[in-house]
Amino acid sequence: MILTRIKVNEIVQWCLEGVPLPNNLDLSDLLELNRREMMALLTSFSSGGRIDGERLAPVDPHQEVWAAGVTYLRSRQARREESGVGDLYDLVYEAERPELFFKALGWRVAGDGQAIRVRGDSCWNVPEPELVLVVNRLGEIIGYTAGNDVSSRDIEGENPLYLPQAKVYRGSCALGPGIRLCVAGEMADLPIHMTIERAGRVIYDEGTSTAGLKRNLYELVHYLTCELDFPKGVFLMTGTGLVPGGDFTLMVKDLVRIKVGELVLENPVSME
Ligand code: DO4
Ligand code: MG
Repeated sequence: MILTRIKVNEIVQWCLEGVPLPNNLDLSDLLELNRREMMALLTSFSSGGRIDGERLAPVDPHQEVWAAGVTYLRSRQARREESGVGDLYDLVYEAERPELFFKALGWRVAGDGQAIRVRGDSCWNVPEPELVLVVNRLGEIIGYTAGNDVSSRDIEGENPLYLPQAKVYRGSCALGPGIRLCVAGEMADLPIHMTIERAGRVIYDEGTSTAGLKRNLYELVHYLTCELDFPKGVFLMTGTGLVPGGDFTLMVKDLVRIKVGELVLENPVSME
């Protein structure tokens, strides 16, 4: 089952398989429930007419998006290349405690088809295709979406303490197109694929799988939620296993297509 957030005539509506949820029910309401209650509520709705409209990022405006870093070997290797203190990332990769950082509030997140950005004061930027966990108030993983953790490599490479500036800026986070409801076990070996098109030509086309994740999904959620509560649920990006070569930088008008499982998230790059 897939949950989407759709805007029709200025009204924003959460939908299950395209059918509107009743009583203005939104994701925050659903994530206050435990998984069993949520599924019982969702399956109790009788199917009605499907609606169509602009698909928004599947996140409520005040929900938080967090991210994990250096969770795949490829990411560790890329950090080593870009940073003067590469050993730091080796330590993070091997450590018991994962790297977790705040990425965005829901209202800042681009949805499928909406523009992402590169920073005007950065010259080395990449998209990062990531499995994104959707977690409820109780810390249960109730599904996933596809995400793009757009990042500035030169700013992080200059000094790891600049991480928030390398990661958090206008247009740096995209999620969508919907939330696939499932259990964590179904995410153990999900294919992740990214293509980048420039002027109609594919210039990057690579794939990986969540089987390459160094961290267990429950472990990531545990570290995020053990000392921080999320009464309306939270999104957790799980890190990238795909990084284009060192000579690549994202450019305005590039089109980034990320596929995680069956979900396809596509975003053009803009400078606005
Ligand atoms: O330490 C930097 C963060 C790396 C990251 O975002 C990733 O591995 O996905
Ligand atoms: Mg990332």
